[in-house]
Amino acid sequence: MSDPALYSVKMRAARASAHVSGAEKIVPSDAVPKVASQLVARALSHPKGVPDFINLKIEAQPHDLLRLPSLPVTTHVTQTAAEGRRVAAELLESAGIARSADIMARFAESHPLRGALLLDADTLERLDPNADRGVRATYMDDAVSLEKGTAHGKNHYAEAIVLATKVQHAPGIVGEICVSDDPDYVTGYVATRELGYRRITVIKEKGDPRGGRIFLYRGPRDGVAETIRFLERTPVLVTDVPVAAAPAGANRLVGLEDELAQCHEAGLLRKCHTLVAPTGPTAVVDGREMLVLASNDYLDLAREPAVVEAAAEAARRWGAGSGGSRLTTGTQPPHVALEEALACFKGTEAALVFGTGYMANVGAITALVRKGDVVFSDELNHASIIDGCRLSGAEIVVYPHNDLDELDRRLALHRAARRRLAVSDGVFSMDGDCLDLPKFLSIAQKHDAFTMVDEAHATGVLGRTGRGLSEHFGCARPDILMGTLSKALGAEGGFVCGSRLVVDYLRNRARSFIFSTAPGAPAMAAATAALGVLAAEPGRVERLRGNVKVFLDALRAQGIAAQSESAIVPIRIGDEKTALAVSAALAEKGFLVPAIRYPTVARGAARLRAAVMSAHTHEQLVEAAAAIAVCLSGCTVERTAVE
Ligand code: WAQ
Ligand code: MG
Repeated sequence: MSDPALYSVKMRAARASAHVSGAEKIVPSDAVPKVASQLVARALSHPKGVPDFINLKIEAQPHDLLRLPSLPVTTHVTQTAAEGRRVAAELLESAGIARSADIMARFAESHPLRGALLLDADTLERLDPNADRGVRATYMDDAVSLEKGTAHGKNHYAEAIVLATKVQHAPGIVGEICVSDDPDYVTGYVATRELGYRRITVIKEKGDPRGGRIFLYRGPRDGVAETIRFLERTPVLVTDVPVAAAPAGANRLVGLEDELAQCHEAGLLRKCHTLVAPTGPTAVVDGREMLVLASNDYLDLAREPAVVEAAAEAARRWGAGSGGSRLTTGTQPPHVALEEALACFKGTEAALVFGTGYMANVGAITALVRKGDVVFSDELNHASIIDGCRLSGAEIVVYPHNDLDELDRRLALHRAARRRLAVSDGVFSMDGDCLDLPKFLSIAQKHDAFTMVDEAHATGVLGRTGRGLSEHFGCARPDILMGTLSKALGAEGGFVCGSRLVVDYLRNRARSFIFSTAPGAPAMAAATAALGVLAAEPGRVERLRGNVKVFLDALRAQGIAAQSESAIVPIRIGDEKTALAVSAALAEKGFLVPAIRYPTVARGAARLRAAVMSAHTHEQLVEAAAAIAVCLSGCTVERTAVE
């Protein structure tokens, strides 16, 4: 059988005619659809922004195309841009290219080009004919991706080696110097056939967007056209491109960069968006006004004047930070007052405040169980519960989501354990469904197990007055009731409520409590004030519940199957990149609805996660549902085409 036909697949994306993303691959015909869709997905999820133009070019290539072995890579570790340029100059000079300083001065001319500057290595005369464009080396790939049939993520390192290898095999080319135009990427290189690829770890200042490429030519003028034809037309596969493993003495951080490139490829790269506003139903994000369906400030208490004033007053009276851990000098009256208010609100004997909800879960679980004990954990429990279980050293039994009959069976199987703790989210943070607390408590009681329930997303949301699951179901409380100050209470921190015994024990054993500076008085006072507002205005909870219903009804009217028992409304999508693309399309329309991906949820279980607030208007929620439907249908079509 003859080899399959080869194709080059080239993608270029732009936004308002500025370059966003570009990549090329050479792959066998059967990999073309997959690679094409990967490159398009890459363009659509590029950190530089959503493109308004994507060009995809697919061309047949000869299958006896030129295979070149990679230039060998050597890394020069430099600390500063000046040192990097000095190394570059020495390398060029050692390769017989004398005027290195004059060459580097030409980066100003190279920077605006999409391609490289082609200079005579001796006279430095510019030889490339198209002054606005420069020469682009193209039709080249790493031979590995031909075998794997996938587009690896943007990997500066491998892509640069492929390019440099092709360029150094062009007739008449005697050297190249390259500086990235990515402001955060400070590594560059010098390449020649003899020196190989000489990586220079720091060659420009961080934050400097100026980069470029300069190809150096030595030979007759009438050979230039042939050199350019080779660079721009001749397809090349580069073999043995070194990947993740950094050469000896190399920048050890190259492995991190490769991992991030893989994240990007898989649609899993994370970044922070700055919201220019107090958290609330709307915000200015990346310069535009957005409807926010993403805040955990469910009851709009974070910007409530009484809450803000309490924090400000506490800062003036008690200082910005506490100055010590709770057990040394960090406990101030606002800490004590808040713990009393929390115990009263949750109907327990006592409460203990932690710096964050994550710390409350990790601290409580690691204190309660250890080696020789067994902890039973719902498979969809929050990461902080999972981490607490892992750190505890106890045996971990994960039971299927909300399958309490299975919990019952597993508890029966572990009768011999010293201590048994059953732990569950009250409201599951990515699914919005809730635990059947009465059943959970009765099963645990039957087996004599401790119970712990995380009410991070239940506090302020479930029950007529927002006290959580016990109020919602009209049932007893678990032994340990965990919650946060940072969601419906609009402040910051985590807490655990329980009997006096449990709280005394945790105060002495929870390492995240003991070995952390106490949260500052402003957050404590804000949370106490928020509890006061909540008690005075239970209508907020009712309004939130009404809004969730309006939103669910509006989604269902659009044909979207949505369910929730809380303020969290997941809209299931599956594929990570599709979820990102839908979220990006919504952002374009002014709706902030984040895509939730692995590792927050399982791979292939990506979704939009909308969070409803009491402060949303019905109109806003209905509009958002309509926008979600539009963006979802646009992207679902693409998804079926991809699969
Ligand atoms: N042909 C010619 N010139 C090009 C091409 C091309 N195919 N692609 C980019 N350029 C020019 C263009 O002017 C850019 O502004 C400049 O090169 C830099 O491109 O860790 O990321 O894509 O060992 O920013 C080198 C170090 C990274 C890698 C290079 O270049 C490592 C890089 P960038
Ligand atoms: Mg670039």
